[in-house]
Amino acid sequence: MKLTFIYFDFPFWRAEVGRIALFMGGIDFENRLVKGDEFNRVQQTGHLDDGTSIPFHQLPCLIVDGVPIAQTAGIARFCGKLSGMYPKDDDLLAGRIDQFLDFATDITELVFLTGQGDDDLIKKAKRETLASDDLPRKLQMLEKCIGAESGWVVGPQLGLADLAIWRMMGWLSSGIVDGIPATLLSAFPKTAAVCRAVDAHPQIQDWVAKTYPDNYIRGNYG
Ligand SMILES: N[C@@H](CCC(=O)N[C@@H](CS)C(=O)NCC(=O)O)C(=O)O
Repeated sequence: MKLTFIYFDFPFWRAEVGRIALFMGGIDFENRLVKGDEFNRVQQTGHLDDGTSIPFHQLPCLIVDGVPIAQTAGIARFCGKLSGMYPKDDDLLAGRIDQFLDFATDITELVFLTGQGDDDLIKKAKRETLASDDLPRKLQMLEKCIGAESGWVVGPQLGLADLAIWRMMGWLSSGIVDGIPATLLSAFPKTAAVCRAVDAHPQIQDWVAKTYPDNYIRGNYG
């Protein structure tokens, strides 16, 4: 099976959850990195410059033997099944993992849509309000879900949900998101502990050393 993973040259969770699942499973894939000008054309035409079709004009996209698959969570499930990190015959476990992938999408959209289209000052003010009400309210719900069986989000070992939460929080607690403080995770010790545990995992350290720039945007996990 020939796999080409298409995303930008930065480790945002939408791509990392699928890319790292493939890496951890020892599955070969081409890591195709798209730059801003080519992405502008993708948004307009739905194709990469080499003609590869991108169904919803968005990234990430995974090409499987020439067939494109879009949407972060669908791609993550596909990669997770190949790597053994997502069940093929356990619907309950699958559902428990899915809820966190979709939660990460909800939080990402909540942040991106807050202040979208506003000028910078208004956007920052709206994000600050978000960071003091809706965002912590949602993150408290996540916090309550973690650690019932182990320190991981779902099940006894690092899985897709941990990867999604780790890189999403890496972004949100990095201090680069306007209006969202780098102290965000200080109120959520179990979530911060998941992020530290993912960071410390040997295969993650290997992946980070191989693919992330030295100055990549790391979160503040304590
Ligand atoms: N629902 C999609 C959203 C993907 C998405 O918004 N990707 C961003 C890049 S991180 C993008 O392509 N934005 C441009 C656009 O939506 O036109 C998913 O879950 O993958």
